[in-house]
Amino acid sequence: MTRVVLSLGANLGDRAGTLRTALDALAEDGAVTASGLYETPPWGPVEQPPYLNAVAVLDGDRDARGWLARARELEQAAGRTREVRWGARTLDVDVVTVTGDDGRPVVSGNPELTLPHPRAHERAFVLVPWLAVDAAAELPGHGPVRDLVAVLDPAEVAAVVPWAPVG
Ligand code: A4P
Ligand code: MG
Repeated sequence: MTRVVLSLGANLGDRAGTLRTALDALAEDGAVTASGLYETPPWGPVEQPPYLNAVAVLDGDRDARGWLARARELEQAAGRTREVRWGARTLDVDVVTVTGDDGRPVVSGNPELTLPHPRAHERAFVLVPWLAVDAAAELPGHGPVRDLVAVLDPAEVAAVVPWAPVG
């Protein structure tokens, strides 16, 4: 049994529907604690529409590679299209951390699966939803998520806004 933290993002098509479908599908793997959906400005060098982001925490029978495979399955089920690195996509699922039964985090520098995710510590769109579902969350190698959020640019944190459908 492992515990995985997944970051989900969508900025094309029916963003909320895509995220909800992916979160529902994850329930097949184990009991999911999912954050709400947050609207977030696009991060990175590519100009693109705003994202909806969410974080899911769950326990399941997979190892780290198994969780990456599951993430790719969910992306494919959402009909993921992406031509540009960091560019717009129907669904991106990143593996943030994997923790073993013994409480030890999986640490890997493999470019196919780098753990913990190498950019999670600086991304408000990952840390804010994660903190919302687990106030005691820790990012291995970086410390409590609460502390990481505290040192981010306040404007970036404030820009991660709980999303509510219009109407
Ligand atoms: N890979 C390595 N480690 C991991 C990991 N821990 N989890 C490899 C998932 N994948 C991992 O990923 C590229 C390669 O990373 C894969 O081959 C995988 O084996 P990808 O998903 O195919 O490509 P990508 O998503 O375009 O690149 P990358 O580097 O994952 O981009 P990011 O860092 O995910 O950035 N702004 C907002 N507001 N919200 C977002 O969700 N997302 C991105 C994508 C950019 N800006 C964003 C958001
Ligand atoms: Mg990705």
